[in-house]
Amino acid sequence: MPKVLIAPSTLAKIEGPFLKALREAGFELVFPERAVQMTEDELLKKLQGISASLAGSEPYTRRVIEANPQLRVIARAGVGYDAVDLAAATERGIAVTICPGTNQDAVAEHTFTLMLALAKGLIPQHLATMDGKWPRGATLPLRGRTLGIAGLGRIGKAVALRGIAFGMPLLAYEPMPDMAFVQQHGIKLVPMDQLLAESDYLTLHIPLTPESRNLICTRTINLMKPTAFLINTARGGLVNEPELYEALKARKIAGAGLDVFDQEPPGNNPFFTLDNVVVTPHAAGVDLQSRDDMALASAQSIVALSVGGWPSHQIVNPDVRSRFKW
Ligand code: 8YV
Repeated sequence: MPKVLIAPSTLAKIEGPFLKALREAGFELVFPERAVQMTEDELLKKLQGISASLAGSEPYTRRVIEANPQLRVIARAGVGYDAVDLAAATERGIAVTICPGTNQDAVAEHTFTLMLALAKGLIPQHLATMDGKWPRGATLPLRGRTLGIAGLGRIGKAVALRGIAFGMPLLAYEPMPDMAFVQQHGIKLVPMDQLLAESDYLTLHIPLTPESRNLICTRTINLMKPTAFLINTARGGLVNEPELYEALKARKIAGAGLDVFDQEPPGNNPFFTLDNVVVTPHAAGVDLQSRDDMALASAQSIVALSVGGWPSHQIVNPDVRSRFKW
């Protein structure tokens, strides 16, 4: 019986339609020993004998891939695939799939959670009030403040729609814009440097690539308003963390909402000593609805590939098609 690894810690011990779909297709299901993100070494071993991985954020490096020639499919239960060495997977004839359309609303809601927490001083107010203090004072509005969206794909668009509801003027940086959406919602497209300079709340929704790594660094932070907030629910590698840390410490910008880190789990990250950050554990994409939708869509891509189908809207390495064999 072919085996599928259910890798994401968020899916440990969850019964859902995704498991039913895989069982009905005749797969044996394998789970990690512990409900935490696997390291490269743990993943390399855990994949032995596995035909398809329903993958979380664990690292599918060349070493992991080459040590597992039986692997046919890496099905990301998410939309970002920077944790997969796509060239190595393609060389080895492994199909890599994602789940477009499943988590943009969850990420957008979380983006506003972080934005509102920063604007309203939620964490310090909560802590002080619980501590018997009564720290009343004016907080910051969202309405009328410029929302800058770096990346106007599915997630950026879901953020834009919520920004409109909050009465925020919208700026966006997007190299391949959906012009119908841009025009319908009165979004002003601007170059990246202008986005940095004019945003009151700057939110990142672009993939991590060699070009986008360290997009937020001393140079770009220096373009931002000292009153601006940065929100990152995309990938930690978009930010040069030591440079952002120094900028936040020196109050070069007002604060940051960070859901993602260059190293995850981040251990003792210096950000955790700052009072102008709000942090969450790479939680933006996963709510009860999106978790089930992502899991089911990735399970369906595995099932489809196992019976000779080709779910092209989910495949991110179409070049593998001529070499793909289940
Ligand atoms: C996922 C994400 O929840 O979509 C992505 O790429 O980062 C998240 O939404 C995460 O990868 C866990 O599967």
